[in-house]
Amino acid sequence: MTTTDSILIKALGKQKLSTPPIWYMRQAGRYMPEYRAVRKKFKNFLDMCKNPDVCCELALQPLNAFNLDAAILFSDILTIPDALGLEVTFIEKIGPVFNNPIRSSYDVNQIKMFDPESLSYVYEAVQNIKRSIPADMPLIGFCGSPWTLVAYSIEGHSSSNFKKTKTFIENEKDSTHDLLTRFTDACFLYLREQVKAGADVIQIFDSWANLLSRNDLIEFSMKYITALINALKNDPITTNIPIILFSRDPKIDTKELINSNADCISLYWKMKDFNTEDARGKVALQGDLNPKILLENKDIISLEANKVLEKYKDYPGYIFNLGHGITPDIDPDKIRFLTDIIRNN
Ligand code: 1CP
Repeated sequence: MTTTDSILIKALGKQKLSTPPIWYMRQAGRYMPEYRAVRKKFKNFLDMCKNPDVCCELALQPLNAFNLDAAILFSDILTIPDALGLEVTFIEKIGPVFNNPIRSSYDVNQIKMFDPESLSYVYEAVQNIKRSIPADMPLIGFCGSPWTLVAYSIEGHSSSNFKKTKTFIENEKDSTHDLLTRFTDACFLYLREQVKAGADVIQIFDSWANLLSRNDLIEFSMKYITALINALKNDPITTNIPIILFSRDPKIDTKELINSNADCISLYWKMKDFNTEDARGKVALQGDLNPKILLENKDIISLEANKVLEKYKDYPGYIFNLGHGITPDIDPDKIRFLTDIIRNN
């Protein structure tokens, strides 16, 4: 058995299956007591990501707890800005904080060239995870989209409106494009190394796509995601690796998302006007279910899960997932319950 026989790879190849493959965004994380037990040994979250044995242990935790069809690398999207010298730390209750955020065009010019070797700890984690999972279980590697990485790098921390970032991209257009190009090149080299180390699938997280108007989204995000996907499709190492694009609440239509050349679109839970008929036969689909449903009782979870199954039952290539990551307030028992409903439908 190889990963080609797995139902995730079949679904990504747009095959219609009787039961969808199942995995969850943030399937490893703070909602799991076994994660919290490991996490408390590290002050800084990124120090934990820099330990390949610990990353392997954390990636395996959800696979041991639930009946899932894919592993996802345990790491974070902010490894690239950290490697570029922006120095990312994670502060309790605040989240990621950059010691050297981008504040000017001068700062953009000062950024060092990305050396893919500086993230060798990630590729080592990929190798460890790959060795520890069944031969037919795919491992998903990932990166943040160039835009999402640029947004954190300019803002310097998370934010509800990314005001500094919006001012910067308006006033420093050329530098913004320079920065986006640098991140696109870095993402390509980074993902290529993840694939060399054993990643079978790639997911690109455009978690801050929702900040941009339609035109800005095309100019500052989709253009670079498309360039990244095309670079991966044109490289002999990554050419056959299926690519999933998660774009959070993007203000563009279905056709424009599909034009990115991704193999699969991961649906954010609010994208109610996504046109599945425009997508049919062109891309696989993933997700859709509102993660907050998992805070409800089991009757409601069951009802909502069945609605999603019904909606996609004839869609060629549907992957069950949530419409965004599992949040820390979710009871692992509900994940088990939901997984069983999907598996036994
Ligand atoms: O303190 C802690 O324990 C840190 C919590 C945590 C975890 C478990 C962070 C900090 N990152 C991660 C792991 C992670 N992050 C994974 C691998 C685990 C898995 O999926 O099983 C992945 C794929 C990510 C990706 C990631 N990091 C995204 C994209 C997904 C999304 O949710 O949209 C984003 C935006 C980040 C940034 C980030 N890292 C961590 C936090 C709390 C955040 C979000 C900060 C914010 O709200 O802006």
